[in-house]
Amino acid sequence: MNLHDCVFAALDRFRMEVPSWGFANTGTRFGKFIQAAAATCLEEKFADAGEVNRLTGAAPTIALHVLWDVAGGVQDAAEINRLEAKFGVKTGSINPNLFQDQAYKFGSIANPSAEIRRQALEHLLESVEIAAALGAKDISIWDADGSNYPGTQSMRRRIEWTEAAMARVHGALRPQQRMLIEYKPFEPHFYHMDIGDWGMALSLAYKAGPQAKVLVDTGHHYQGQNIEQVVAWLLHLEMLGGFHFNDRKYADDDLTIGSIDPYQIFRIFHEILSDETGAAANVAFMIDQSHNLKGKMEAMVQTVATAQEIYARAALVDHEQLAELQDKCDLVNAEELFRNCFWTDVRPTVREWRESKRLPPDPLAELARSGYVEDAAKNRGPRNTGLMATYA
Ligand code: RM4
Ligand code: MN
Ligand code: MN
Repeated sequence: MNLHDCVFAALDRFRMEVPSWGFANTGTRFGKFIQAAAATCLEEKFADAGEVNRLTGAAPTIALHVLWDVAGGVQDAAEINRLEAKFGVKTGSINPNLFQDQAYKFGSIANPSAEIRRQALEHLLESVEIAAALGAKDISIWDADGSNYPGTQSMRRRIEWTEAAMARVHGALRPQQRMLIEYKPFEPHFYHMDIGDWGMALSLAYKAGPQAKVLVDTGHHYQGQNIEQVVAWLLHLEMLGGFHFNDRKYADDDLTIGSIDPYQIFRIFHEILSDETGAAANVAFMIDQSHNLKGKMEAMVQTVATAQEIYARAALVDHEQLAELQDKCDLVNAEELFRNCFWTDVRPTVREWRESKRLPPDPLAELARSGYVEDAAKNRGPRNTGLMATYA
């Protein structure tokens, strides 16, 4: 296939889910820099997601966080359906919250207190019901449990408690639903996290049942870890369920995709595009970024556009030719083939693709031209200024 056809075919199928929390005034542990245009309620988050989709044509779903977006539970479904119809975006993954309740100081599903474990499990089961009511396929579980001081918790008992909770959630899934298990080696706990890496998530998923898969978040690895190899393994095992894209320099910074290391995202997309099992078709691409410095809308549009460009570049790799060079151990030519795709500027072709779909050729410029952010700042500003910005 020539470059034009490769890029067009790649962009035709590329879709990325935006996170509701990326449109609200979120910050860092040290405080928030309040943005007047940030979304202050679910309707505004849907409006923002609808605008990102209008500009890019590639973001038709929005991930919801149960505690922040669906506080009323299943009965909120009708209102969410109204927002979906109004703004032309569907609910994507449902994200339970196992970290914000005061009860979770020493854990949620692996808290030594049976009462607190039950509370956490009920929240997870309610999240499955919410997903079912909304027709959402994925429940993405990020378990923030762990401990901070050696000897203060039994890691082994916590494994059993975590397994038990996952099995119960799996038992409540509808046939079309999946549970995606996310892992992270640090934060909020720094000695041990109950689901600290992909091996733990994988084992939990296997034990829970066939509808459980692993969720990889770029920011949830130690420095220098070969994330594309994790992706290759999970695809090989048909256990990669979804991806939370972002970039990072040190920890879970949630920087814009490809801003620090675009080559890493290229390598990850390459693994996904190299999959021959068919499992890659079921990998949900999601963004997990909360921007504290960049404008929320600008950053989200920039993210989707950047992801499209890097995905299109990864789609240029000729797998047959690469395999031949790999078999011959022709290192330099194999690497050059790979790198040439990475260095190819696909932006003019991406622009053509947008024009062919009657989308704005330059989504960021169109966002600026439309005045959307200024209008949002005017309308939402008063509600945002009252927000707490301090750390303590
Ligand atoms: C966590 C994790 C989860 C996200 C929360 C807000 O670090 O990445 O996926 O839902 O942050
Ligand atoms: Mn995440
Ligand atoms: Mn994270």
